[in-house]
Amino acid sequence: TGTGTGTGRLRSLPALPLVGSLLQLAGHPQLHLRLCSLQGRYGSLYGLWMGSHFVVVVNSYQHAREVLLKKGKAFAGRPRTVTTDLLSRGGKDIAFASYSPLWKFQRKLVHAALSMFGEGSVALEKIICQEAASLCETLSAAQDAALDMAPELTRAVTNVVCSLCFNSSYRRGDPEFEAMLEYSQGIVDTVAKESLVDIFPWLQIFPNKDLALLKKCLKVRDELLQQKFTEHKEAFCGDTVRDLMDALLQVRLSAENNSPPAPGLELTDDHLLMTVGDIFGAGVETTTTVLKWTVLYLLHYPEVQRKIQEEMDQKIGLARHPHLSDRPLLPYLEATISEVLRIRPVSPLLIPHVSLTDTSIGEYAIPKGARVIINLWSVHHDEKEWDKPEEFNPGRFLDEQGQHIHSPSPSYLPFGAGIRVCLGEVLAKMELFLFLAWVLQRFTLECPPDQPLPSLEGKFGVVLQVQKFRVKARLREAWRAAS
Ligand code: HEM
Ligand code: PLO
Repeated sequence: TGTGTGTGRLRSLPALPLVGSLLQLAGHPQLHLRLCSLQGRYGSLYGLWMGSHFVVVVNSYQHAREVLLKKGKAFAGRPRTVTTDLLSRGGKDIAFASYSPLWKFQRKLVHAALSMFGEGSVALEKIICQEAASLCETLSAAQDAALDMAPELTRAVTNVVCSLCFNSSYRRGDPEFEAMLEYSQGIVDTVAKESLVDIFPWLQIFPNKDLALLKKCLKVRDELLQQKFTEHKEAFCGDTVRDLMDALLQVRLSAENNSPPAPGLELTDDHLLMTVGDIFGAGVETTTTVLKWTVLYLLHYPEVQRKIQEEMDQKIGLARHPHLSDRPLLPYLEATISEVLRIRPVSPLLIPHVSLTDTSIGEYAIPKGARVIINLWSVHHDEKEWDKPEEFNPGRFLDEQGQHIHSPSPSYLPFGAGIRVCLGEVLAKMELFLFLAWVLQRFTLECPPDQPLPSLEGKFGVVLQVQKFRVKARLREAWRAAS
């Protein structure tokens, strides 16, 4: 059998099909679509070179599940890039930090703190409902005008995350909130761009004006975060934990009291700051984006909106507000949210993963250090798994009686999976359900009469953004009559 003699037959794995010229990618701003269509020529798993980096692109759920779940640990790394290093102070956050014992500890702390404050907490439900009520008031005041809902949705979502992280919130027109809207847009427009398009060393392709904009926006964000952090540190006494920031301070303190951390294993102020920055940034940008996509799809598919409202009228009525415990009563609304997350995944290429050892995907060898891009767009639009994938059809997530929601295909991973799975899934789903239920109980959302239906085409970036559009929020007759 050759063992030990050095003559044993090495199992050699086939080489990946390689995309020939990367110039094929240049000039394609919708990278997820381009990487999806390259499957036609190269198959669902292929490799390419971006500058000096070897990149593997995964387009099928089988391989995606292998990378994220079966071999999750081998693929738990993240690439270091110029922009994400600026955003996270050299990977001191969760999302853009590579795998390490410290990262694991940090992620566990945040998970614990989120379950303490968020998930399942009555306080959080109350906060979301308060914000939903205030959103409805704003919509009422704008009666029948063609309104850009984006800033209103953003403020509602921001206030939820702000309460959760800092125990504070913003009023309409607050200058600090306006500043936040602006810097956040600047970051979303620039960050992580080069990790996917550095076909040539990034300096040559990454526009310097983008880097300047990112730095300017980060300065504003960092000042804001620092101010909240200082306030919390000064007020912190270790007994009362008011929010996530306090919770992180407390766990750090008690961990240090038990045993002083080994060198290199300590959570510095920068780590806590960047972690809260992640939760805040992810908390705002993702949920707001999904709400905008949902509103846009309801304009395109008024029959879906009607069905949600009929279900609500039957199960909840108009005499009371929707609660979180109503979720099982409203499967059609839940299915609509699931369908939005399928058809327009917030994070169409996830965050790039990196292999930490020599490993494999399917029958192909993958060297240590390879970047792996999971193309969630391809996974969610696979014709073998989804009937007419571009059709918006919440019904596909319901059982035959229309009473229960289920996932009709394993080709569905809106929050990723495995050790890098999203930390905010529960929180996001609570918010999406409550905000939509509150708004649709009272209003019918319509396209302003003199305008064409807004485009369903997304704008690729660190999140798949919606193009600006206007909506008419009409108070429902039934609601008017009931109140
Ligand atoms: C990571 C989706 C909301 C915090 C991710 C990833 C996806 C995702 C696809 C990347 C997984 C990977 O790279 O393998 C979503 C969607 C959301 C949402 C669809 C809304 C509907 C949130 C919220 C928070 C959050 C509200 C904050 C509380 C995070 C963090 C990570 C992450 C911290 C990084 C995890 C890591 O790298 O270990 N999310 N997310 N997300 N998400 Fe979310
Ligand atoms: C959004 C802009 C903020 O100013 C900073 C920020 C932090 C965390 C990022 C988030 C941004 C975009 C969405 C990300 C999130 C971490 C996980 C999440 C990338 C850049 C997703 C969808 O993967």
